[in-house]
Amino acid sequence: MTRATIEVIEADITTLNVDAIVNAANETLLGGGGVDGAIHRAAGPDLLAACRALPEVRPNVRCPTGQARITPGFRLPAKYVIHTVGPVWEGGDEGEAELLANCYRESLRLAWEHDVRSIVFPAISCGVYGHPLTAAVALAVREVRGFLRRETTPGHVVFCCFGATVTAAYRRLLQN
Ligand code: AR6
Repeated sequence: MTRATIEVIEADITTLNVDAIVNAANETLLGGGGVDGAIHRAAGPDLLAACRALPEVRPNVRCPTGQARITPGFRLPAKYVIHTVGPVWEGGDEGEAELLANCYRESLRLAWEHDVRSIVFPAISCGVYGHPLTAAVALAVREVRGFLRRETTPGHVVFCCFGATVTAAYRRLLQN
């Protein structure tokens, strides 16, 4: 029987040939800096058009924090982009941990719903949104492990890291 697997790699997420990459977006879904900017640049203008076409749940909010939306990958090697919005770190008492956990759960749920079996996550909220790295990494690993344990269909989940510090934080927890 094929088992679910988790891997850590240091790479530019836009180069990866997988079923889906996850974008650490903002609530507008209309692009930004960091990994969001890199994904939009690599996917081309059709990605922005697809995001713009998603319904607004409030003025200028297409994806509330902790939720996820899916679009094609367009010029990316990945078939899909799953856009999720991590919380801005405000000290830890504003529900940040639960919101970040929801990003992982909702992205995985949406992925499995679309028969995605290989999915790559960046370190959501660990850039400009300022979430402490060690806590975010522990939470990401816990949520992914929990999901894969509950699911009967196996899959491959990759944590894609930018830089040695982030990579080391994941490797320490996953021993790979
Ligand atoms: N591949 C993999 N990881 C990357 C890449 C890449 N090409 N580029 C950056 N990272 P961030 P956030 C890493 O700031 O904290 C945007 O403007 C980066 O080193 O991209 O969730 C959105 O529009 C860090 O470890 O996302 C939002 O406004 C991680 O990805 C806001 O930033 C996440 O950093 C979201 O902030």
